[in-house]
Amino acid sequence: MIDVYTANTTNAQRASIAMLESGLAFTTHHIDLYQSQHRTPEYLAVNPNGTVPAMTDHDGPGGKPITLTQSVGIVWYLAEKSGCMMPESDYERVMVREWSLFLATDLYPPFAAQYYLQWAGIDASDPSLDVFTVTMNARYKHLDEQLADHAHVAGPGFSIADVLAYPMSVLAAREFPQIGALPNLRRWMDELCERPTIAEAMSWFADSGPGLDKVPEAWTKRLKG
Ligand SMILES: N[C@@H](CCC(=O)N[C@@H](CS)C(=O)NCC(=O)O)C(=O)O
Repeated sequence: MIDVYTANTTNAQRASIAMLESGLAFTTHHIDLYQSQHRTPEYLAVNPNGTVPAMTDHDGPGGKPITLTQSVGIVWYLAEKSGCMMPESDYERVMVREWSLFLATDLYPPFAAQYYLQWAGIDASDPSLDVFTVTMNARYKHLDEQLADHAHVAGPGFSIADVLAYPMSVLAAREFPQIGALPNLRRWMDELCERPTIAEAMSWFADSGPGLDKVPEAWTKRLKG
């Protein structure tokens, strides 16, 4: 049995989708960030870093329990354990790793930085935002070009890379019109939103955040220091 600790945030949604894709048995625990449930002693005992997602597999490697707290690590672990979300050919598997790293290290940081700065109440005209906007736009353009030639992020088939890219792209397209207007990204999102695992995972806790208009003041104060 696997315990997955998740929420309605992009990193947590990666784990939710992968959990459903894996077909493995699991129990869901909603960690409501807006109620500070990620700061309770019970949750910090699971993930001392105080972030979502987290996952405990009580039948991990060697039959021992294992807890993971990185969305990319969780998705990758569930793929390896279940044999899902991973193409069969060696070439395509290498490309899945390549694009997963692009998403984790090239695309996510400028997206997250810009998003967090807006949460912190930094004025959109502040030049400090430009560096993140320009970088995020360039990275998304690169992803859009990849999707012009490929049905999915890492190649012809659905994979880990799609799971990692989808939730943040939905949010980016919603918050940033220039991202929402990218035609190939839009085509790929329109197709994936019909996938049953994705539709279900994205609906979990849909009545809780995030949203620029719903961020608690305590968070924006913390982000401002
Ligand atoms: N690198 C981590 C990041 C996890 C993360 O920052 N999660 C956010 C929600 S998307 C969170 O829990 N934030 C609460 C906080 O930092 O207090 C991952 O990929 O899972």
